[in-house]
Amino acid sequence: PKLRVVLAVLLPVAAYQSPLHVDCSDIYKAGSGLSGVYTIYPAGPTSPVQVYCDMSQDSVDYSTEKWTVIQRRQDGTVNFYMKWDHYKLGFGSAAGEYWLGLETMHLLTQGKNYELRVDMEDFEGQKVFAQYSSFSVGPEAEGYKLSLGSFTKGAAGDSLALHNGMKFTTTDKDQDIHDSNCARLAYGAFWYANCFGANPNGIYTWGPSPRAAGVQWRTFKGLEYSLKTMIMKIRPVAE
Ligand SMILES: [Ca+2]
Repeated sequence: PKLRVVLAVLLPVAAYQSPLHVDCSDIYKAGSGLSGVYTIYPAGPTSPVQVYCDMSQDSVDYSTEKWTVIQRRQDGTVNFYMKWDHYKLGFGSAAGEYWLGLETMHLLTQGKNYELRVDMEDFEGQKVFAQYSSFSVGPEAEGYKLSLGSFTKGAAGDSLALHNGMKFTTTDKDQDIHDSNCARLAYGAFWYANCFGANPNGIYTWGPSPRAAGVQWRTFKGLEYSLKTMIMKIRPVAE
C-alpha cells in the first residue's frame, strides 16, 4: 500500500516532460547562472549537444550575459584543419577548444533571432571584441550560408563584413568565390569569400605568423598575426 501511494505521487511527475533547453539563455532562465558546460537540445530530446555557456557579467550594466559559445580557440590543443563532416557535426570539447557544428548552428538560429559577439586576445594580453546585430546559418542545402547583421560595437573592428552571405568552405568542399579553395590557402574552414577578413579556424601558431593562415582578425592585428584566443558566441536578441 505504501508503494502505491509513492507511485501515485511520482507518476504525474515522471510523465511530465521537462522542457528541453535549446541554448544557454534557456539554461539561465531555468536557474543555472554559472558559466560552464551544459547540455542543450536544439534538435529535440534525442540529440543532446554539449556546449559552453558564458554567464559572465556585462562590464557596464552587470547584467548576466547568457552567451552560447559556438566556437573557441585558446591553446591549440584541438586540430581545426578538419573536413566538411567535422564542421557539419562539430568537434573538440565544450570544456576547451571546439566547433559547435554547422547543423546545430543552423537549428539554433532558425528557432530564434541571435546576435553574435567575437571575443579575442593577443599574446600581449590585449582583449577586444566585435559585435554584430544578428547571426544566422542557413540549411545545408544552401551551403550553410552565413547571414550577418550590422557591426554594432567593439574595438576589434569589423572583419566579418565580407563573409556575410557566403557559403561554408572546407578543404574538401569549395563553396567560396575564389578561383582556388580558401580553406586550403588559409589552412582553415570558414564562410570564405575571396578569401577572408577573419580566419577564426586557422592554424594555431602562437603570434607572428608569416603567412595568412593563423587565427586571424584583420582589423585587430592584421593578417600576419595569429591570436591567442578567439571565441564566437551568440545569444537571443532582447526578448
Ligand atoms: Ca573556390
